[in-house]
Amino acid sequence: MASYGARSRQRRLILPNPSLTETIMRVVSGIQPTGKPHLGNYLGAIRNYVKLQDDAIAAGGECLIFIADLHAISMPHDPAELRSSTLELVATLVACGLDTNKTVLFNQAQVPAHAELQWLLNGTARMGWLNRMTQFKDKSGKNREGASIALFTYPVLQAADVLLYQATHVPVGDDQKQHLELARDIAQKFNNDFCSDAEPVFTLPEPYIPPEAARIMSLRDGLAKMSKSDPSDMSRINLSDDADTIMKKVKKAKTDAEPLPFEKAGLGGRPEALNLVSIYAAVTGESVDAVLRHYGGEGFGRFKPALGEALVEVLSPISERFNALKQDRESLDAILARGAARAREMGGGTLAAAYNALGLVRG
Ligand code: AQP
Repeated sequence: MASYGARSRQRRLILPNPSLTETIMRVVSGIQPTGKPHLGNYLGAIRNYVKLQDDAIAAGGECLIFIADLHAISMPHDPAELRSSTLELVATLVACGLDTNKTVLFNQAQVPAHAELQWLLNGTARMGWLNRMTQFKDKSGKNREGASIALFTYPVLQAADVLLYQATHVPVGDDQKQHLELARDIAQKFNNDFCSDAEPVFTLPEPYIPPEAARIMSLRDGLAKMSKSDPSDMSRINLSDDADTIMKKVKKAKTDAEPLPFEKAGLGGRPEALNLVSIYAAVTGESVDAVLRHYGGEGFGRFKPALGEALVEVLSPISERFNALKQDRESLDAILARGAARAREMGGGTLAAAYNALGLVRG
């Protein structure tokens, strides 16, 4: 896992686009508009976008966050829902604290360079590499033959998403670590095969995986990731849930019959208990051991209401802001249009350099 130190890791990049040569820290990440964003997305990713947008600016760099709508078509989807989920996700990200004066916020579909670069990278990515991706195995399940090609090549698009902008830091949850490693492999091979040592086309991106809450689990199954596509709404806390719903979901969360232990080691073999304590720790900023010092020996009858209240305290302001923002579709459209125009500008140099390195004549 990559450690993170914005200032210690500052470096001057040699970039193919001369207008980018001053960039020293570039944060890039995306999130799919595939359903309601949830607590896992918030703790594993969105909260870090908000933190990193300030770090990037302080380091003289930039932050780009995109709605991964091109990724969303890798699974069966309803076009009307995709359209409205895209705008709702913009509202959610802004409600969580993304500031469009600091962050370039856009959707992939308005920046064709993502799809173009993916095609160029398809020549470099290897079938064997993609065959090892666990997300494809999880999402295709027993129906591999019926899965879309887009689901299989999803990690190549993801590589294009970050390589296009010379990303240095990519904030993601733990589930995306393998895809980031693949992006690095693709960049490395492309640079080796088609570029001189002095002029690599791509920067190797570093994942930024939060030290805590990197993988929030389902409230119904401590071994399954909390996910937008889980058919049970009770499995996750949505960022749009109101206080009553949050309290109800926490009360109904699956647990075991034992009281909480006094130390983290005592949570071994108790995935649901570990998940709830980890969530409490993540939202309050305490360590798991500190939480257990307080609640060790207590049953869930006492712990769950405390967890519910801690969640409501953090999530209520977000859902209030979201409900106000989501009505204003014109402003949400305008945010995406402005962000996409900037992203098109920022990715242009790298895309041109990739075409050129491959010997493709563009006229
Ligand atoms: N349970 C999780 N815990 C921590 N981080 C998580 N992320 C997702 N689930 C968890 C992180 O959220 C970011 C955006 O994820 P995504 O929407 O692009 O896709 P995903 O990882 O596939 O998320 P979901 O909720 O599971 O969506 P569906 O069900 O549509 O596949 C990523 O950085 C991810 O790591």
